[in-house]
Amino acid sequence: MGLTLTEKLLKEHLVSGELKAGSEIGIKIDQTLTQDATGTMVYLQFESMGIPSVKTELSVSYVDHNTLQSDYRNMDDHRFLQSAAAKFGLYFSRPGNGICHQIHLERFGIPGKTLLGSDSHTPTGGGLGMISIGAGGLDVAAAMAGAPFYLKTPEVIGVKLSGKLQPMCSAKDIILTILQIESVKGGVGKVYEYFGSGVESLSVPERATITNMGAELGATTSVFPSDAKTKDFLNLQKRGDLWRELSADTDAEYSKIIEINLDEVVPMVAMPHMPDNVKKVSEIAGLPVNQVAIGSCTNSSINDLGIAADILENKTISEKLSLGISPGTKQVVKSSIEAGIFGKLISAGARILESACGACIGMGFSPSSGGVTVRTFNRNFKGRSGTADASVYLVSPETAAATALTGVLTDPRDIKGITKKDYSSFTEIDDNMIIKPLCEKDAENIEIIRGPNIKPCPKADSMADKLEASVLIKTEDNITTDHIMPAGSKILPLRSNIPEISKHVFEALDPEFHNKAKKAGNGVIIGGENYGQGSSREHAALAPMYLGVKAVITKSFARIHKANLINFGIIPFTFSDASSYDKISEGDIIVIENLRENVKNTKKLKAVNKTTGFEFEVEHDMADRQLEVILEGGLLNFTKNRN
Ligand code: MIC
Ligand code: SF4
Repeated sequence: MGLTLTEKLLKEHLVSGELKAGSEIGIKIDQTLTQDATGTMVYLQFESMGIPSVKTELSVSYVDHNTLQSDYRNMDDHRFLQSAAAKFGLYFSRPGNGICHQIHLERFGIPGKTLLGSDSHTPTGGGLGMISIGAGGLDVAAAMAGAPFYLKTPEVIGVKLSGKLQPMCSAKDIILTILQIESVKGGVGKVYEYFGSGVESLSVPERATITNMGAELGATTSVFPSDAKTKDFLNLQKRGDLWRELSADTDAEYSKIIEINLDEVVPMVAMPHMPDNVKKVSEIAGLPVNQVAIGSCTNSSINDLGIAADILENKTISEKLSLGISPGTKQVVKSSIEAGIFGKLISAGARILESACGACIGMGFSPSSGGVTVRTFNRNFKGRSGTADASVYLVSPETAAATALTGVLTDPRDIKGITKKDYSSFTEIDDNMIIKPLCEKDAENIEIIRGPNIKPCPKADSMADKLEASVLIKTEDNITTDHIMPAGSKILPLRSNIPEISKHVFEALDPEFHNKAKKAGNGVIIGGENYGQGSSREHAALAPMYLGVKAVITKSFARIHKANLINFGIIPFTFSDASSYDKISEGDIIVIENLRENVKNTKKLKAVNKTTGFEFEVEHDMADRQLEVILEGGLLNFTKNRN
């Protein structure tokens, strides 16, 4: 039996375990990336490991999230990150250079390599034929220290593409179609591997739009073959020598195959407040809109901006709305100026925002109260835009531009006379905002600069013998890390200060959560299906740990968040019988006797709701290594105890 591309690449990097779906493997990590909102913790953790410099082939520290700088805290973080990069041998991408995933694709990604990033959209690199995985910051710090990355061997789903996209239909519509089929939890424990004749018509940035939003499926990652189109892209980036042909064997076996005929893909839209709440644009066309945003790590390549500019050329956007553009990288800005794209957009009335995450994470350009905003981004969780009661619709650049023109959600196929042009020949190479690593001797003399808002990373105690804790909150299905640890312009500057940021845990669901947790001392969280989906932010585990949360009991977990809970000593249990969920309420006291012994020796444990007397069973599926980590109170203690 032949191998899938995923299996080939995992095999090439296998350090421990066996490639058998569901069993834990360790893989060698060639490259890492961090961004500033997760990065400060990563470098504090790396520093505490006492290793002088990174052991990967390449590690890059990007600044792209916290660039609003409404006071000293963001820039203090940037200075910390720049000095830490110099000290520990990393490349440093300065603020203004653009969004980590897009820059990494353009300047650093290499087919066949592994990339681990402290951002959930790291799978963008799968567009180049990489095994590119998002993880919590502590896992990335460990990878920089030379440790393998551990994961459950994923199931490989084949996505067979045939045909060719029709005019005004785009890569975004392909991934929205897949989200409609698979849902936001359909991809947990899986890799989506693309193959078939339809692949060759898609450029690397189009493939990257698809692999980027594979994160919204909950997938471990997504991957495309490395072929002639990959070579073209690398040649344009003047990195053609790094190309390597990669594909699955012709007799590779996938655990399931999803077939998509690109000829049949039509403009799609994800409606509030989940990326899998997908419909055809034509089904809700005419919806009044008061804001449009084009950009983010999903859709901000030169061709994404190019088609938007061509739709808007010699016209003015509707007076009913405001249009914001956040180009993916500085290279895209320069190339777009060169290609005349920027001129067309500005003439039409677009507001040019910074090359950064910006509006995607509620860092500026928030919609009006009750506003309807149409965005080319990847997440539309409630409140993420910075406006609690806004409605966010996710679409392609074509649909966004057509909507900007008319003021109502518009199927771009209704705008006649536009032919999509390929602007990629305008690619401008410019690395002057990337600072290279220093030689070892110079690095030794670097002092890490710490502002007053940068506080040490707290550690958990080792696991207690008994759990007796009160239920602090009971949540529904599909709770995101944005619910657990919100982002936005007010809270993001606190990412380096866990005591402060912990005051905002679950803020939108229960503004009293922090006080309740403090009062209870020991806490448990009860969740539904797919608890912790979305971003990789380890703060969604770290801050609850700081507030005394000892266990989270759910119907099921999202992959990265579950790993983060273990890394910070919080036990991720699931209900053996999902109906037990109904018999637990906020404020109940949950007891598990002989916790340490039982967690170590059995996968199923007896729990009691002391308040009602209801007995139920919880279980865990932690691998032996994870058990050791959790018993010692998390990965920081585990690593320290072994040094
Ligand atoms: C996101 O898109 O939610 C973020 C902000 O990029 C996060 C990382 C973070 O919270 O810092 C992610 O995707 O992992
Ligand atoms: Fe930045 Fe948004 Fe991409 Fe996250 S999803 S990395 S916030 S652009």
